[in-house]
Amino acid sequence: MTHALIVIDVQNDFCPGGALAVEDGNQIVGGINALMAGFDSVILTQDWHPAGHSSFASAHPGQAPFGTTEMPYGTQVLWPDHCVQGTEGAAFHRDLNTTRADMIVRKGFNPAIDSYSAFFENDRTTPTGLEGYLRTRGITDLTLVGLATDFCVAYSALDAARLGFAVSVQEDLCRAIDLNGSLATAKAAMKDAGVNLG
Ligand code: VGL
Ligand code: ZN
Repeated sequence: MTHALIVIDVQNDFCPGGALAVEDGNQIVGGINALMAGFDSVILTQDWHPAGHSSFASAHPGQAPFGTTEMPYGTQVLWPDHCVQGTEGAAFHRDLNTTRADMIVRKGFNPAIDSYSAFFENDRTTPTGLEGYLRTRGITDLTLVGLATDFCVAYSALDAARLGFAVSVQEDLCRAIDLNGSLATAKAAMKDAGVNLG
């Protein structure tokens, strides 16, 4: 058994004061750093959008943040501009231990497709390459923490379970956006998929 910790999107824009702030998003950083020592590998993900990304409400005239639009791959929530490549908002929280990371996976760089999951873009088929990285390193078990529980953490956990990894989400080291009941929906889906919610 080889166990990796996957730290999802602990970036300034998802912390208080950021463009898409998750309540108390900064409060998980110390606990995540402390958790790292117990794992064979630590992997970070970084939401990394080009300016004008299609998931931004600002790219859709007449649309407001937190509404939805139909994309060729399905319904997409429209977000405030966030995690624009190279900006301070896209940087990791300054207190996150990035030194321990073996791998940093950037996602959401395709202008036409959002990517909540660390494994696949929102079309559910375009891979990020993380699956191959984990398999070639013999990693079998994953623990996920980070932001946001009901979007990028949940989508990553569901894809990982579908791919056959043993998956745990450590909920006390995650924080949620909780848009229209999305947290309850995400938790139910993770339970159904066999994700260990601790
Ligand atoms: C996320 C919305 C848009 C996340 C990323 O990290 O959960 N949510 N982009
Ligand atoms: Zn994003």
